[in-house]
Amino acid sequence: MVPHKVDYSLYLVTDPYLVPNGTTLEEQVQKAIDGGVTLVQLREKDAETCDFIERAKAIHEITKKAGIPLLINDRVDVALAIDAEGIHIGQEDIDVATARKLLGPDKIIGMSVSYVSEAAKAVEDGVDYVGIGAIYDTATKTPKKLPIGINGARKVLSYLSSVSRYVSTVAIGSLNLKTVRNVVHLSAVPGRRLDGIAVVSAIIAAKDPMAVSKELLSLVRDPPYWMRVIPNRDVSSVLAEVPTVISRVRSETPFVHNIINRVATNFAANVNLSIGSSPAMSENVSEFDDFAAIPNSALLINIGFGTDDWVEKYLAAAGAYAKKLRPVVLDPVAAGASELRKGAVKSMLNRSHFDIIKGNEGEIFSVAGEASQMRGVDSTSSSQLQKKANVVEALAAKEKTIVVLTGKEDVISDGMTTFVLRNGHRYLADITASGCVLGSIIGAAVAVSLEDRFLAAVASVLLYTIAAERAVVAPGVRGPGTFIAALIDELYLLSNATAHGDVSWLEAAKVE
Ligand code: 3NM
Ligand code: MG
Repeated sequence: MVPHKVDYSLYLVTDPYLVPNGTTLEEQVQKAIDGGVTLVQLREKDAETCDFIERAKAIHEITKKAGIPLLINDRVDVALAIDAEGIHIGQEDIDVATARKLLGPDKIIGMSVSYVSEAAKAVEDGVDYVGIGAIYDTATKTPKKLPIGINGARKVLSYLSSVSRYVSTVAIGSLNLKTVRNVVHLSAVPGRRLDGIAVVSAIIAAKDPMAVSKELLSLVRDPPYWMRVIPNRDVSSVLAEVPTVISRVRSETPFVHNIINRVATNFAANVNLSIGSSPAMSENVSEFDDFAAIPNSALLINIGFGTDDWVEKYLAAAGAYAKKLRPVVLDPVAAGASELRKGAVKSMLNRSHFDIIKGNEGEIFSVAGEASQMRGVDSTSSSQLQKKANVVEALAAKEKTIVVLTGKEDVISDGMTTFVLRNGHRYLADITASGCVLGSIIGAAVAVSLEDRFLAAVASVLLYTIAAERAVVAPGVRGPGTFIAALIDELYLLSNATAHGDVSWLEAAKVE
């Protein structure tokens, strides 16, 4: 078979019913191509054969002039009639071998798949590309299967990276200006990413298909900041930058929007203030966009208190910040403790990106899909350090995030570099919400250090755990209660000292 040089980056699939009043499908397709669409599929589920062919001829004139391929949905006869560049078939349509026999070796054949098993069959049958979906629920087509999410796309990509023949991939199903960036870049596995996205309504129903196409194409092609991982990091060079982050929190007063449980609210707000950041505690969806638009903003989502609509609320908040390219920290409190929480976190990771994920061993293991000893919200430390480091590093690489696992030893990874930090004190496990408020500190730090989120995480954990060590021996501290007050004092004192150039406290850092 002759390999096709096809650009799958932005694949427009048509639907005659979604064209806005006052325009035509042909006009919409032309404008979409002007905006950068690289491939078109004509999809006419109800047209009479003669009308389908007429329309196919008209669209083919447009695509030929633009020098891009036109594929026909389902109908080999229509493709043959107009000499289209190929076809797209579903699982219930004509089989690939018959289609290939009719179309010949040079035509493009694509197939819809949802699972690895279907992808394996399609590869074996000799398709040129697979359309992976539906990623999310879509109003454009009645779904026969459950949406597969980002993780479903990732599974198919992982499989395809292991087979020798190259088969191109696009994702489909509610891909639009909000969803594309996460789907394309989060689904990437080592050595393999989606070649593009297939879009129906976001373009065909658009008032300005050219502008939308242009924006979609850049979302597919330009990796977001969170895809960049800094290579070859060593402890001393990261430690050297820690004071800069802490000073910048003081000088820039980042805005930290805490969506946090009631137990932690007051403590978190005080901790944010103690280090120079400006906290807000809001769960009102109608103000998320305004907050996300504040310069130096960051969002902390702490799932500690579930309500009925929590996942949708968290995703709305994460989406508002992502749109402004502002960071989102996830604290998956007690993630493994109930099916409800497990499902919530899974759904969030399937639909959104988080810049930093922070949790204790049980929480992080649960998020990573690893068995752990987690019960309730208490920290436990039963696994070997190496196992923890492996889980943290793999999760960070998979989710394109920074993972912070707290405990007696704190483990931090960006998927490439992994540090173990050994500061802190047992009292941190004896008070409530000590983990939650670390999330608020991380929010402040990452707000001023978006270009280096790993450094923000290391700086936060060191500031917090060294403050805890100092609080334990501060005058008047007799137990956990007085410790809380002293901890806030020490955060305040260390942050101020750092801003004034005194970084001697960092000599206590135990990092490897
Ligand atoms: N095929 P929109 S989902 C045509 O899962 C089609 O194979 C799907 O439309 C599949 O971009 C779908 O408007 C519709 O969500 C996608
Ligand atoms: Mg079909």
